[in-house]
Amino acid sequence: MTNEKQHIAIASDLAYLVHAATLVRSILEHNWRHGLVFHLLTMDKRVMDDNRLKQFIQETSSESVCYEIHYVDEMHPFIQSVPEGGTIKNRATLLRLMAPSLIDVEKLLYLDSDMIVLGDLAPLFALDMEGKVMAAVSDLFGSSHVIAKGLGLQYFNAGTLLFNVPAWKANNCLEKVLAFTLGKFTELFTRKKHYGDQDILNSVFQGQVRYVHPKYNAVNPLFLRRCDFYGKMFDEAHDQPVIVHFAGGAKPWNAWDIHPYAKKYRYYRQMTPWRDVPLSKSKLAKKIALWPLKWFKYHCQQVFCPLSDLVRRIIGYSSRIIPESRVKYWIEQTDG
Ligand SMILES: [Mn+2]
Repeated sequence: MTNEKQHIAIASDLAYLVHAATLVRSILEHNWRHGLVFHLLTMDKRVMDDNRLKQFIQETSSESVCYEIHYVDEMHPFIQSVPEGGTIKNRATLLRLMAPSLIDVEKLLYLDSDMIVLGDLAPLFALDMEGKVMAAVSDLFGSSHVIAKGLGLQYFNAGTLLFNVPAWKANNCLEKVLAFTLGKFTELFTRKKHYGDQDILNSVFQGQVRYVHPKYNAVNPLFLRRCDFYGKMFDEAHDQPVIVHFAGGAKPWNAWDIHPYAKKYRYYRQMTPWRDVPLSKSKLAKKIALWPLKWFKYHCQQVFCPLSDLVRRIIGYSSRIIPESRVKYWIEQTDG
């Protein structure tokens, strides 16, 4: 066991506790050798009285694993500073911006609750922050990089954020975020197809982010649109992801979801007091999953991608589907 404790922050309301607990279960499975402190951030008072959560904490606490619940009132000046509605559908996501101000440690790893961890987090915690305020994974997938272009940003996904807490404080980062939400953000906020607080982070912290390997935030397109990504780093993130992020509409708690790691999610969910809660079979879930089509597409890709890779190699075709200019930010890696 390492001496240094690993501090992990997860934000959740009552409805998302099942996913947060599933995530914690998956972390414990692969990181039990380390001392772990889970910080549960919430604006939902019901979380603190939830019996399942109490049971979960009791079952999983030990000499090396402990929990702290941080309740943030809706009336907090920062929460109040962000306009209601619009691209921020769930205001609990704002808690990630507050985490490094609430939790006084050296390094704090914030994780979205729609994730599972399948490997050792120690190399990520051991990362040299090089004075940067946070570490994150570049988001080059789907529409977000197009949005980023419009903003002139090197966009990152805010699902995995390793905060350098002393640097965060020294640079008055929460104040900077607050100044932004009270000013320029309103204009940004009203545009379509923006990602709420992720846009805040991207706008305020450009140049202060250390980019890390995509295996630490392996998002849905890596698995469901396999052929769009070509290259060693994408292969590594696809074959051995450390943090799987079910980002986007397809979620593993929808009964019809065909994400290759949906089974893993369900496996860890079975290890929580929420095991009796059935998976979602709502019409919406079905619509989002569109499973026959996606299943077919997914399995076609499994055959087609290695084939197209092979053809590329044979004919010496080296241009990548994602242009080199966008790939360069992936080059910085955490552990070789
Ligand atoms: Mn997410």
